[in-house]
Amino acid sequence: MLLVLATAAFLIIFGLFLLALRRNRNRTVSLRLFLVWGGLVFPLVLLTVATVYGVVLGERITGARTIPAMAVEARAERWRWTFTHGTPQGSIVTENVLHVPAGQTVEIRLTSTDVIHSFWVPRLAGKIDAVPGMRNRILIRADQPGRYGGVCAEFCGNGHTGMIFVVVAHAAPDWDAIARGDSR
Ligand SMILES: [Cu+2]
Repeated sequence: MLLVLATAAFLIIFGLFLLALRRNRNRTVSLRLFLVWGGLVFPLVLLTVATVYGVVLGERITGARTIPAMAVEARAERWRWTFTHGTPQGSIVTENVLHVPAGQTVEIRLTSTDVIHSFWVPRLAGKIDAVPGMRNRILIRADQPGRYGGVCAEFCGNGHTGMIFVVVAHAAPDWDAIARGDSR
């Protein structure tokens, strides 16, 4: 989209440039008109289109309007992940294993206790930093039951390469058992 808009802007400006070269030099253009159309209307229209497009696309990518089925608190520290799953029966806390129901959107709320880490499950979503004192949010969704590898994607010290975790997506019956606390 940016390429399309930039190309359009380039063609219009280059067109005006060519026009200026061919034009009768004795004729003058109103400076006021030039400023209003060239300096206000033209960039305003272009930037409005780009902004609206960016906001709409951003909301779709981040799922800002999606209501997640459940939320998990993810705490990163050197060099492990602690996941606190909120279920109707209470919290389930695990280390380096994130349990989710397959086919449902899960909100991950990230924070860190020491340095900046980054939560990344390449097959499920983009990556997002876990920052001390801040809470970042990402939505993930595994359409099929299975295991999905995750890593810390921000160098955080000697143990960084070992700071891996796995997302286990459970089919509905298994998930119900886990949420009831029957098995981990
Ligand atoms: Cu890390």
